[in-house]
Amino acid sequence: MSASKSYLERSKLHSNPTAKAFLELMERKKSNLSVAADLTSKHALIELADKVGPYICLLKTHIDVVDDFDQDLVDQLTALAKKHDFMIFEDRKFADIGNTVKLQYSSGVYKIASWSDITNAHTVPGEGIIQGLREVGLPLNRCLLLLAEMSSAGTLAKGDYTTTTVELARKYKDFVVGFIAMQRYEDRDGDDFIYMTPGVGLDQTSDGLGQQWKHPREVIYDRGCDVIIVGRGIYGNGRDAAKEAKRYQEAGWNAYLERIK
Ligand code: BMP
Repeated sequence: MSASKSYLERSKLHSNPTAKAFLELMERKKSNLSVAADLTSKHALIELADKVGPYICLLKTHIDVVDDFDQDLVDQLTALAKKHDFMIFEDRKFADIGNTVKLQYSSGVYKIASWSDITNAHTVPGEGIIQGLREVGLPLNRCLLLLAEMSSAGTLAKGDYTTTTVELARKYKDFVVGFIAMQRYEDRDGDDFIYMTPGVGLDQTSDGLGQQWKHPREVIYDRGCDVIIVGRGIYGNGRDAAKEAKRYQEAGWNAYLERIK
């Protein structure tokens, strides 16, 4: 069962170089924390990335909410990723046919494939979305997560939809390395997927807009997921982001140590 193995042991099971490097990074940095940096100014985003950088394994962006996006933002974020040793995950949630997502991933204003180590996609369009993204991403050593479930109340991503999504991931294991999910699924034939879970908070349980926050221990220990994704719990309400990131890093890591014990 992959949940009881260390991130380092599991890194050896991955053929995708980014997934391998990511699991090694988590172990080296003792962090399974991803910060969801949903900020609308370039300055604020860079400032947050620099503050939380020492505590995270992954910076999750929504690059299209940044009012003053430019190439310099990308250059600065990639420099911070090097400085603090984290990876970047553009939470693009692609959802179109293969040919369109190829263009959206490689081109346009954001050129996501050129800088984002990891991105993600819905499986609503069917298999072609993975094939399209894979054509662009694989030659650049990028990798993909599929949204198998969501954290929001009333999500339609459940049951057969989730099961079929896992089947699709198994078919493209060289590029699809994990899921956005609320729990770990049963391994089959030596599967090792990376499970990333948003909707995590230590102090609040909902935001009044459908978001549902769970405790890091519930996510990592009880539900067997690998990465906690935390946004407003770290930077919201004037919080001291570095202090909160340290707190979440410790909560996530302790739950992981308890799980693999
Ligand atoms: P917060 O911790 O502030 O609620 O932020 C959660 C982040 O995770 C947001 O960036 C959101 O887009 C993302 N997310 C989510 O909340 N639920 C999902 O099911 C999938 C997501 O990507």
